[in-house]
Amino acid sequence: MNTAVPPEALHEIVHVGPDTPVEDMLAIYRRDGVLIVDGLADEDTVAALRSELQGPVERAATHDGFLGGRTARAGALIAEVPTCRPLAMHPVILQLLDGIFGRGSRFQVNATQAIAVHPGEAAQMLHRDRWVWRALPLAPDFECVVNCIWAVDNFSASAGATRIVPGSVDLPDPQDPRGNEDGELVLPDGTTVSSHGAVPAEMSDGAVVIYSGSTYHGAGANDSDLPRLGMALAYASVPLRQEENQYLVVPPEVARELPETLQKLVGYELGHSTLGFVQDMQSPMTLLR
Ligand SMILES: O=C(O)CCC(=O)C(=O)O
Repeated sequence: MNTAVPPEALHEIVHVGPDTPVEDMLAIYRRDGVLIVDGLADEDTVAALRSELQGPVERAATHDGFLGGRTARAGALIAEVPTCRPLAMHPVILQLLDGIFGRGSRFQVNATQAIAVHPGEAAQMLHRDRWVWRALPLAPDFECVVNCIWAVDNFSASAGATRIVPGSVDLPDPQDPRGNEDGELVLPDGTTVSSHGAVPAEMSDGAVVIYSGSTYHGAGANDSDLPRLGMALAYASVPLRQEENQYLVVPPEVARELPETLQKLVGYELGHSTLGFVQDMQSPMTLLR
C-alpha cells in the first residue's frame, strides 16, 4: 500500500512536491489519471517563460468553437521559446513518462502550445486528448498521449484553471463527442461526464498538471480581469502521428542546436525498429550530425 496516495483524494486533484518519489507520483497518476507537481519550475524560469511567450501569444490567432474565441494559442515552442526546452525534458517529467508509457515503449513530443485564456472566455467542452486518433481502433487502455500544462500564471478557478475529472480514465466515450444542447457529454448510462466531478486544476505558477489522454478535461471559464497563461507540452506514444508537425516547426537547422535528448524527443530518432528512417534505413539523427 502506498501511503503517499490518500484514499480520500479520489475526487480532488492531488498535489505533490517536486521531490516526491516518482513512484509515488506514478501511483497517483495510475489511480486518478491526473496529478499536480507544485514548484517544478523555479521563479526565474517562470519569469523567462512569461517574457519569451509574450510575443508568440500576442501574435497568435484566436479560433471559434471548441478552441475558444477568447483563447490565444501559440505553437512551435521548442523552436521559439528556449526556456521551454529544459522543461520539455525535465528529469521528473521524463521519469514519469517512462513509467506511464512503460520502459521500452517510447514517447515523443506530440504538441507544444501556449494557451492564453482571456477574460470573458467560456468554459471549453470537456474532452479527451486521445480523440485526435479516434480513427484508429486503439484499445481503451492504450496510453496514447500525456499532457503536461505548466502554469505560467496562477491557475485559479475563476481565471480559467483547467477543469479535470479525476478518475475518468475508465469512463466510456459519449455517443456524441460534440455534446448535447447544454454542452454536456452524455455517457451510455445516461449520466453526464461533468456529473462525475470536474475539478479546477488550481495551482501556482511554476506548477505543472499532468494528465492522461483518457482523462476528461477542458479549459475553465475566465471570469477574472486577467488572462491565464499555461504552456501545454504533450507527449505521445512513438508509433502515433504527432499532432503538431514537429519536423516543420523544429526543422533540422533548429534541431541541430538542441541537446540530443530533445532532438530524440522531437522525433529525430528511429522509433521501434524502422519508423521514420531516412536514406538507406538510417536514423534521422544521422542527418543532424
Ligand atoms: O488550456 C487548458 O486549460 C486546456 C486546453 C485544452 O484541453 C485543449 O485546448 O484541448
